Amino acid sequence: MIKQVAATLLAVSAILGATATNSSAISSDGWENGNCTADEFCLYRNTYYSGGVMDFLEGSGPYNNYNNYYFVNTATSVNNNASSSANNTVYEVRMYANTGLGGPSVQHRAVGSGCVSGICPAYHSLGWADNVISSHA
Ligand SMILES: [Ca+2]
Ligand SMILES: [Ca+2]
Repeated sequence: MIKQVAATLLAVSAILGATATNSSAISSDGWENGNCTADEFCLYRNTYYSGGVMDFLEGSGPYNNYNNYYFVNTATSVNNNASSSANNTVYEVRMYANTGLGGPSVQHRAVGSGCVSGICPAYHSLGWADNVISSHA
C-alpha cells in the first residue's frame, strides 16, 4: 500500500514537472493568444493583417493540419481561411495548400530579411493561396 502511494506521488510529480518545463518554453508573449509578436508565425483571416489572427510558435515542429486551429476568439477554422500572413521568427517558413505539407506552397523569409525575388517575411494578401493554405513548416 505504501509502495502504491509512493508510486502515485512519483507519477503526479513527474506530470507536474513536465507541465512546468513546457510553460517555461513558451515565448515571452505566449502563442495562440491573438497577439502576433516575436518568435511567432501568424495567419490572419483577412488581407492586410486583420479580421482575426492565429499566432503559432515557430521552431516547435510542423503544423500539419489547420483544421485543428481557429482564429483566436472566433469559431472560424484557420484551414482554407487565411488571407494574409507574417513571419516574425528567425526561421524560413513555408505554407502549403494541403494538409500534411502537401501541394503548392508559399515561402516566407525570416523576419527583418526583406523581400528578395518576390519572397517576403510577410504577405498582405496571399494571391493564389488566399483561402487555400492548410499546413506549414
Ligand atoms: Ca502571441
Ligand atoms: Ca487547402
